[in-house]
Amino acid sequence: MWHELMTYSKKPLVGIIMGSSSDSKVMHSAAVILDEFGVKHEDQIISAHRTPTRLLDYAKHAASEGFKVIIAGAGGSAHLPGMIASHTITPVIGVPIMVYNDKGQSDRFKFSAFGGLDSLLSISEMPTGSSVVTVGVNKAANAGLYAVKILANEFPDLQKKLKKYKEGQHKSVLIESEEMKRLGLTRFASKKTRDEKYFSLHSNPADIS
Ligand code: RP5
Repeated sequence: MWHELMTYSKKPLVGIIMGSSSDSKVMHSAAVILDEFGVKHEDQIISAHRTPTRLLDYAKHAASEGFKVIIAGAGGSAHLPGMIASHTITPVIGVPIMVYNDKGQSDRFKFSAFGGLDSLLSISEMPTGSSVVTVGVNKAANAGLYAVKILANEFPDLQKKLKKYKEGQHKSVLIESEEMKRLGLTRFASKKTRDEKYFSLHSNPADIS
């Protein structure tokens, strides 16, 4: 059954959850993508180890709340996506998180012991029969994009927007390539280094994966 996106999306279609407030620095990229595509989402903190009963409650009600996809981000042992998936048939996309646990106490970011590989393996190695997919470490934007792709099966509007998004990616490569041709590789590369230095001074390190 095909729905009109604009009508239906008054209710959130995607539930974004994360294990800790510190995960929000990474997870907000999923929200940015969903906002760009006009997909409503509801965002919450649910800790698998600190609030296990809340986790159960959320998962049990996810389908009746109208969520078509859940995006679950967690660092360290990262059991949130798998545990949520164990309690619901709503598809779960996991986001392994490398940077976590600073609790906003300082400007410095702390890293999980194994740099996010711990979470990536934990999420991807769910036993057969309990399926969870995962994006790369800190790649919350890809989780948002993947959620849009799932929803596009039902909402034709989103299919159009995804095609435009792809065209935009194609164009951006052509523009960069044209600039490289014009400047020559040496000047192009040093300009890019300058731009990246500027970017790293003015952006959130948690966005860099
Ligand atoms: C994970 O452990 C969370 O997702 C977070 O990345 C990390 C720290 O959790 P808390 O110490 O805030 O519970 O469960």
